[in-house]
Amino acid sequence: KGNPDGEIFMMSLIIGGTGFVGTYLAGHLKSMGQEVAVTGAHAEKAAHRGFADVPVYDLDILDKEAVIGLLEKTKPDCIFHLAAQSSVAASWKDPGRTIDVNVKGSTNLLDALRENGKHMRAVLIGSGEEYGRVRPEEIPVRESNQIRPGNIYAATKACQNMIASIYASAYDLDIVMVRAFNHIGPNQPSVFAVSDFCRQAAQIKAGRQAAVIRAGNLDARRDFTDVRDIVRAYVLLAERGQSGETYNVGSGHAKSIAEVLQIIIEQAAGAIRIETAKGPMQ
Ligand code: A2R
Repeated sequence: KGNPDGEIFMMSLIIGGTGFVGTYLAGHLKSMGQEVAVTGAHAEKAAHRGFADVPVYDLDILDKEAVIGLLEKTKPDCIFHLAAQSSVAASWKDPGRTIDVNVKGSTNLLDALRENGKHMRAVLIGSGEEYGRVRPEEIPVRESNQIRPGNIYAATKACQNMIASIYASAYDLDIVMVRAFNHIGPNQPSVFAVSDFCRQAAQIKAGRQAAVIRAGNLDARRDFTDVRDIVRAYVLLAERGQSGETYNVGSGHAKSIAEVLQIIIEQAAGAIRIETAKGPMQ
């Protein structure tokens, strides 16, 4: 399996497609002339997100029979699995739910593929967080690097990756796995650091907040990529990725949070002070 020459899929189903990334992925696939359907846990919330000509299905990934039924109904040739509890902060607050959705949920999808989706290609979205704290001699981060998940979210994505690798080889499933590093862009919820800084800068510019941006650990370094580039990479991997393999997706360059914050402050073009509070970087 694998598509070294690239294969164009005609019908894509984006599970968890009503969120931040799925909205861009659906738009990109549509612009390529593809047929697309998306799912959300609360599909009604998606009505305003530009899905006018895309079918939106309600799906709880924890309901295995519903996952099997949806694959039978929509008959996609490619599935992008984005459904997740996607926040590191929320994973500390509710580890059980994060484990359920991210591990049990993706296992339900794998079981559905095993049942009657062996001809479908699936792209499973994991995270650069799986690598945890990277040592200087381990840069650039390769897929073969040791994984050291440092939070619950990262651990669930590492589990998803391990279980999917096992399913791919044990049941001959056509699965490509991705470890995506941080992505940013318009409409990202402000539970994520960069989006939160932009929100605060906009509030300051509009005179609705004192000229102070509150931030967490400024020394943390992360690899940031525009979400629109991230979704292009996902589609390329759907077309060309080797089945059973894991691929990093990111820019290959880390920036400190301090550097990113400086760029935002320059764009806001005002005197803004930074106030730091200790806490994990989201
Ligand atoms: O809650 P909704 O209606 O917005 O649906 C979200 C969906 N989702 C679920 N779908 C089925 N069963 C569940 N129990 C369930 N819980 C959540 O996953 C939404 O459609 C999607 C998550 O969207 P966001 O939180 O905006 O994530 P984002 O930033 O789009 O990330 C996409 C993927 C995730 O796997 C992240 O962990 C990774 O990229 O970075």
